[in-house]
Amino acid sequence: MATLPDCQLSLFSAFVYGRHGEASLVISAGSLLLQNGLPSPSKSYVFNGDFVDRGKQSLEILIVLFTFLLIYPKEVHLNRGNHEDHMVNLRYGFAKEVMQKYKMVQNVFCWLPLATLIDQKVLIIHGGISDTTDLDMLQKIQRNKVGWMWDILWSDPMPQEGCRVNTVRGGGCYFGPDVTDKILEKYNLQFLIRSHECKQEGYEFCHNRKVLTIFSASNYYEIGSNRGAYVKLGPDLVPHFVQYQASKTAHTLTMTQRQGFPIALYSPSQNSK
Ligand SMILES: [Mn+2]
Repeated sequence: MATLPDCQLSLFSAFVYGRHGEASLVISAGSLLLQNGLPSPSKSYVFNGDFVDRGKQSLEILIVLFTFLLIYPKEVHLNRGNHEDHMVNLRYGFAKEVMQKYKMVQNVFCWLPLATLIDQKVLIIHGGISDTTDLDMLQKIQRNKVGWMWDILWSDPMPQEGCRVNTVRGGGCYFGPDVTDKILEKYNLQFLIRSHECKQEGYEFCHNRKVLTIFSASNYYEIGSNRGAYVKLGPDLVPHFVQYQASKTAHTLTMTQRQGFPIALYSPSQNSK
């Protein structure tokens, strides 16, 4: 149960707008907060449940509300309603809406860039390269039409020379230091950054420091299995690493402190809508 300090409180509930999960509510939630004043220590908001179902834009509403909750964890409160429930969502449409919108997400995935180039010198790709990788083609293709880009998304570096089929992954290839050298030279690049593989220290160089693997999820296999890291590149393009390891206690404490979630008191009501 959330206990609010003595402050100006604005309370919203879905029924104010008629059908919950409607497009107008997405705009309403945002613009009302703007009109009424953004949350602050002296202005709290309680959204009193039934954020989803019935309308067609429940997911968008939820995203808006969650965003406000993340930005103003102390001033915005979301009480659970009877529609924040799996069985109710199956019956009243939210579950179906999420599945339909997944198709939209799939399209968004297809439009994401396959590579990022920093200062024309550092190439960032998810998996790796192959002996047929062509950056000029990558620049020209219509992203949503290419389907799988196996080499870029799936490949891993190997210590041996050459380019072999990546049998472990079932996609992409293993590429050797010669393949890396060739592409760096061809496009006048300094080095290549990729991810895709868990590394003990969160990062690892290979191919004579021309390929850098960055893996940011600590404890990937189990608690203590590996550190996570991210890399910072300044104008000199010299990589600086930040390593970390999330611990379960620290994670719980941080989340609780950061979110300030009210304790959920669940008591089913007979005369709910
Ligand atoms: Mn991957």
